[in-house]
Amino acid sequence: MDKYLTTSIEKLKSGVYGDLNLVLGNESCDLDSAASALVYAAFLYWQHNQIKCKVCTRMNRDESVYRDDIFVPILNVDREDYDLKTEVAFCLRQHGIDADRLVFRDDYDLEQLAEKSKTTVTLVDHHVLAKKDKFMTTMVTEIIDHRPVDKNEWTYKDDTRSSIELVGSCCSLVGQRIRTLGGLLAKETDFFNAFPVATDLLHCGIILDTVNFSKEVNKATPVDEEVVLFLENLQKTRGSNCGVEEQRKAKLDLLVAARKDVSKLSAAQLLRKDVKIVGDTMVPSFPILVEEFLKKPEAIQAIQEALLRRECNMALLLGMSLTDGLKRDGAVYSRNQERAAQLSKYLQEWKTPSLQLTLHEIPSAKNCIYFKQLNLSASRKQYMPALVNFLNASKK
Ligand SMILES: [Mn+2]
Repeated sequence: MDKYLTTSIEKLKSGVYGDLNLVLGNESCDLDSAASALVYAAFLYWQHNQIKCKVCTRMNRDESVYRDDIFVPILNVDREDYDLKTEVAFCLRQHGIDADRLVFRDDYDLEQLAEKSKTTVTLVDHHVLAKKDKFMTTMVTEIIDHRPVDKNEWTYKDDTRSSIELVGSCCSLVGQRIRTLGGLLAKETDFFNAFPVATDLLHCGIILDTVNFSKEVNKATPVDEEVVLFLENLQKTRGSNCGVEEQRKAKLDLLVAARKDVSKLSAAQLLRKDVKIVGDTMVPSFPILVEEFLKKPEAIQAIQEALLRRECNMALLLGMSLTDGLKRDGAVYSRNQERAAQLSKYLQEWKTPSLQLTLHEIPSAKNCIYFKQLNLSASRKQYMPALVNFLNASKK
């Protein structure tokens, strides 16, 4: 993995390459997204090298001017914000991947790079491009995602290959796809044997996103289960055979602890830690309860500044905590209090699924509409269709 990342980045920097193939994770840049992007880009590189006809390239082109295609995973976050992704930085560091081996969203002017050479984009863990990424629409050749399909802004080419399935983790879909494609060229395990780090990165992504197949969280599907067993089988044949259950649990504990470790982050940083933007609404999600976030003295001011910075008018804050059992809560904030109340009412009445929200007052944040969420299996993914519908309805 290290050699692949190093040489890809060197080529990207030098500008000497053929086609540019980007694999773009989503803006939250959580572990699922980062691992999916890194592993799938590495796979595309591996696949390219399996297919490439070495004899033809030697015969037809002079090696000194031969420009090989490159496959670059993009972590969809600015470099300065990488520290906010505490579990990603932790996990990648554990696998020997430091920030200097990674390409972040603001490292290059991607639009300019795309003008210079033929460019393809694979989207992993999302399929609606952010405003600033819209220029990539016609370059998208493949989508791998585990969100409910949103066709509102689906303007991709007809032959865009899409694997969209509601499973627990995008890493599972990436694993599945690599097995299928890899199996066509060689043995389905060959890529993973060539990139052992990829095996564990996907495993980490799946364990964290399904909360180790927790029944309570209810995210895992048979696909997640099947891919995890496949990955564990690979690890087993490499010798680490002691207690699979204990290993899964220990891995989850480490990753959750790393993700939760926001002790060093301010309210402003927390708002930047894991945020999605839909229309004029920002949807940050916290590894602590919103209730706790709102207790921070500068919380409301930080929300106002974040809204301004992102040219948004409304914030939907979502929180979750795993300390003594899973809890979830949320809040809506806008200077336009009437609109905030409308969104909150809309969410309370939302039925697919019902979020089971109960309103409470937080004394330190009276201008926020705060609620506890009793449907514990609903995460931001389930809020998104509700929010999109609300925004579309209020446009009319
Ligand atoms: Mn995901």
